[in-house]
Amino acid sequence: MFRLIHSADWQLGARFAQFGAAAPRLRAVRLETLRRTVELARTREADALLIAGDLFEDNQVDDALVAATVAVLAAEPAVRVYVLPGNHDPFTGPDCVWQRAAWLKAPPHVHVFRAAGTVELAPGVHLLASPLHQKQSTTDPSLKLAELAAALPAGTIRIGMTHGSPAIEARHKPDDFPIALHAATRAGLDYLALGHWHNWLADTDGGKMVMPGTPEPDNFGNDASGRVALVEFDGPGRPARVQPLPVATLAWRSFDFDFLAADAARATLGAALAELAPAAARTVVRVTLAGTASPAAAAEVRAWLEAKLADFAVHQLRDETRVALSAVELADLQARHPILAQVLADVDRLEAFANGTVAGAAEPGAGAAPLTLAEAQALLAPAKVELAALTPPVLAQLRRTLFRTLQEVAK
Ligand SMILES: [Mn+2]
Repeated sequence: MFRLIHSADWQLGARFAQFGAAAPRLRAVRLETLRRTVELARTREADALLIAGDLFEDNQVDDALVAATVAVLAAEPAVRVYVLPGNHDPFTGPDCVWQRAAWLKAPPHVHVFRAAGTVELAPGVHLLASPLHQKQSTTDPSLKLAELAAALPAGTIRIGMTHGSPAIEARHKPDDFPIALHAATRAGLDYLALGHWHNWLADTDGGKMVMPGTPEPDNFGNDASGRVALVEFDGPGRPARVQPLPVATLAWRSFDFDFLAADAARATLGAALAELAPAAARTVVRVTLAGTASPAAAAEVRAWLEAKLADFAVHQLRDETRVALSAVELADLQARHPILAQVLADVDRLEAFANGTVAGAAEPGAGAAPLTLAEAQALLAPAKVELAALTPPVLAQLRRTLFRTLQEVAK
């Protein structure tokens, strides 16, 4: 029996800039997970570890990360490692990441496919690889595998490796390395190790084409990521046994808090966060505040959440609430900042017009009369804004910007 571990899309060096001070932790975790996966390959007695593209986020990652990565991959001499350049880290020649000193000095058990080629992994077991040389292409990179397979003797196990998009209707772009849905069968392969998409996908071409997804989640909602594939081969033409192995260090969870039903949201979210608390140190959590809230109500919920989220490995609080002023606040605003109050009232009326609702209906005292089409156009014409451009997100952003200005003015 021949056994391997198939992984892809490590994206080492991904910046996670939107996480600010937590970004270095998210970057470091990916290398930790790679280190544990190399160990796992040894303890599971895998004969090889495949990395089917996008080991790196791009060809510009720094030398220290490259050196650390090569050291991690080389750490277990019994685990042979086969690395394929993907679309994030294509082999483009002398300036690409694969020509850095650390790679040129890598030990022989860590192999990079700088060109398409075949390696005999064991007697009668061949690995055929088709690396990428550019960031985009409409050519199916698995076509090279069919060429390579044609040169092999019959009766051997053939394992292909490449990187691109299974050509599933409406799920891929034509210039994103489309791979035929029968690519493994077409090339006479027993198994086709793919990389590119970040969720597990193992039902293509009768289960012969497998996309393991990113081993360390890198976004919210990628619920089928965090795995590598353990693959066992009994002989040529016999179906490989494929098993997902969870390896992720961190889980990513996303929640909403809607002020439309604030009490229910507080109860539901409080319970969900309490349930996650034992795993907080291994969880990235995001909460999005939505709906309409007064600045005071939004601030109170933010404070409540900040306390609950403090123990999580990484947490992110997104405030997408739109501001609602109480009648008292509005009266105060009108008295002290009549121009801003007028602008805010105009935004209310425009929004109501765009939504087909009546401005101020829920707010006694807000008092803005519904706009007519002529009034809406009169408001927008001097700014050369089309009514159709006033989508809800644009209006929400406008209100937030206005309100921040107002808070500055009020200080
Ligand atoms: Mn990719």
